[in-house]
Amino acid sequence: MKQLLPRPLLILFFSAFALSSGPAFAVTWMIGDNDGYGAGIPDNANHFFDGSNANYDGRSSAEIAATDGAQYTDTYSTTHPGFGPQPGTVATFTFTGLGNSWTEGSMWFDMADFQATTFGAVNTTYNGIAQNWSFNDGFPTTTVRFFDLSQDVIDSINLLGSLTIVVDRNNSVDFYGFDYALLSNRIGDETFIPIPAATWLFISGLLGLIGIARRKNVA
Ligand SMILES: [Ca+2]
Ligand SMILES: [Ca+2]
Ligand SMILES: [Ca+2]
Repeated sequence: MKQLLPRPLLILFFSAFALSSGPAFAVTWMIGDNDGYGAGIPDNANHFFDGSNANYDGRSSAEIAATDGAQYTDTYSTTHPGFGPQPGTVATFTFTGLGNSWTEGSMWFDMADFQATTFGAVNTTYNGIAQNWSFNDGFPTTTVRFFDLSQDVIDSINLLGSLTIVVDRNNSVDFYGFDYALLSNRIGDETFIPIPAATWLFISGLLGLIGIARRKNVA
């Protein structure tokens, strides 16, 4: 018997359902992209750019556009004016359109080069709630760091419908950078990174194209 829909279309429909339907499925929001700080630097590895000399802006035009030019992924050092495109000593990352029915949440920041003990810690808040960001990953290490969002942060998301992360340099002389930030309305773990919606759409589109190519071959 002939299938009603080709398999790739079925997968596409399932993906769309998974993205749009209720609380059983994780939804993710992403600021920036995982392109290795615009320089192809692997996750959880060593970077090769020279932070002391580079006036570092590794953003592609697409990444600048996608982050409104003001959420400074792929810059180094992110809160040191004169060493990148950002004007001030505070970096702000804002996730919007989050709704108000959160019960849990996770966040990942792909970060480079934090050395809090050596150079001073930054002051970081999530929706104004203080967080401990005294990281000592060391130079020149990149780390994809997992955050299980606390209940007060979840409550603030439900109140505001958004999550704003403020990283204030706080007189720290540490140089650091961010590749991307990823938020999920579900709890993951440090080894699991959810596939962003854009990647799902890409995979679905690719499967669709394969399906079209196959149908042409048999025609
Ligand atoms: Ca990365
Ligand atoms: Ca550093
Ligand atoms: Ca990036």
